[in-house]
Amino acid sequence: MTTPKRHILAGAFGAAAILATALPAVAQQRPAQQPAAPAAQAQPAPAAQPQQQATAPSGSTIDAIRARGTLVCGVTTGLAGFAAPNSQGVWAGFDVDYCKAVAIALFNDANRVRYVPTTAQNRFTALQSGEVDMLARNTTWTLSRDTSLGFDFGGINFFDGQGFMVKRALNVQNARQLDGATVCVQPGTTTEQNLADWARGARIQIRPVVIERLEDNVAAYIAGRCDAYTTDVSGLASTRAVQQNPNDHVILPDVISKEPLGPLVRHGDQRFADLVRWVHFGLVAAEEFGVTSQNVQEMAQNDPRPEVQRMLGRTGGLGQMLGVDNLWMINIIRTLGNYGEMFERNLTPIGLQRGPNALWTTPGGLQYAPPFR
Ligand SMILES: N[C@@H](CCC(=O)N[C@@H](CS)C(=O)NCC(=O)O)C(=O)O
Repeated sequence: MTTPKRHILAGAFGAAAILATALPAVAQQRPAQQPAAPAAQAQPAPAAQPQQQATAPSGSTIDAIRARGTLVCGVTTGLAGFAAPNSQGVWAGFDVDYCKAVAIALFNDANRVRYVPTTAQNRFTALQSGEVDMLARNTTWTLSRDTSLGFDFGGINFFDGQGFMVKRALNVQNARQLDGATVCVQPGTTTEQNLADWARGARIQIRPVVIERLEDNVAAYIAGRCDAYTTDVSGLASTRAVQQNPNDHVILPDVISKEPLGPLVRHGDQRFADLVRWVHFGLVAAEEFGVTSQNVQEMAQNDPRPEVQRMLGRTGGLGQMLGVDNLWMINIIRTLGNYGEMFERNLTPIGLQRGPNALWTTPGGLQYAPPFR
């Protein structure tokens, strides 16, 4: 395999020890508990450049979804833990659960979703053109995406940051030691831009190897065409977890950017944007209130807290204000659980810890929902 041109010095600390401070925290020694399906079983549409402005199909997205009977949700081509077909070919993961949650709010049926695999490059065109109703696809909220690309983000469902993965055998301890290295990266991402910004700021030379498809990127990294692979730390953890020997790969401690990930919709339909946003807040609030898939019915009957009663649709008519059934949150939680349950089911198995994605009531936690009133 190619090695970085310049001399690689061993760091003072082991990567695993330093990694505890990375954002989000990744349990390095923890093997994947549940091997995920291989990436990219479905063929994505050919890459296209996003338009500068979204040409939103006119009319209410909620009405269109209801008339169609299915939510069309743009996901990745396959990223274990977030969105990937399982051994039965059924899409599963944290982002998939967000698609399901919106479908439950609209239809009380988690199966009323059609999943459209998108690459980093063609995801925005898919949303702008109306091919999908929403994206639930590890997409970073940035100013230009929020404005000139014409999208609305429904909150931050995963606080992330960009990192690097290298083969352990390379004995690289930190990202600065990648001076002169080749780095595999996907186009159409914040990742590609951050890599250039970071290298310039750090005054080091990086040779990007830009490959569109995720599976081809990973294959190039594994084959040694790149010394390192860079993406969101969550994506690195996911990719690492499905390798034959996850321990042969190290996620470096450096986090070079903020990557606030969340679901997004087109500009021009605030009602649908509100729904997606409050589905996310509902999941977070449910965790804060201790409402789980196991106790939701019982809490709806007996919990004395007025806000819990409002969230669960017993009083206040909040669901109706969003254009859905007042029992929307009961239906979502009983099927999918709260934010914490979704995290544990999908992301704990790929070695991700809560870190900044813990509730705001926990030290270091940032997940916070506005009031249900
Ligand atoms: N968060 C970054 C990167 C998102 C991204 O697309 N990451 C890649 C690498 S983890 C990915 O998900 N690829 C999946 C695919 O192309 O199917 C962004 O929004 O630009």
